[in-house]
Amino acid sequence: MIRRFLLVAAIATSALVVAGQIGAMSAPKLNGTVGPGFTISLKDSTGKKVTRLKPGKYTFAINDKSAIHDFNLEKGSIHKKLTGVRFKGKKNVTVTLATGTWKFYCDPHETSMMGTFKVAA
Ligand SMILES: [Cu+2]
Repeated sequence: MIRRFLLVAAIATSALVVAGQIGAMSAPKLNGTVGPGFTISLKDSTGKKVTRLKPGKYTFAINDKSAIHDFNLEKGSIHKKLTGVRFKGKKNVTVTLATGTWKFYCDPHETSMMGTFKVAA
């Protein structure tokens, strides 16, 4: 009886560990910076410009350094406002990215402050 309980406990523990690892792995962090000048960027944890990602959940760590810029994500009709124009500071937002071409941009200065990346399996 005790042996069976220990076995069940061991399986439950390893399942939790695996779930924890999947949870941590499923939302890699991306660093988005906007301002203080007229610049916007999106980089991965190694500091490389994001150009291509696998579909899934990502945590966008936004550093909005200006009260005249904002940080938006868009793909077709999907629009996610990660920070507002008046907001200045750091904010983490988790977003599920589906396949396609995503655009990140500052709303008031969309034509000059923008970039794109591809999400593909
Ligand atoms: Cu702007």
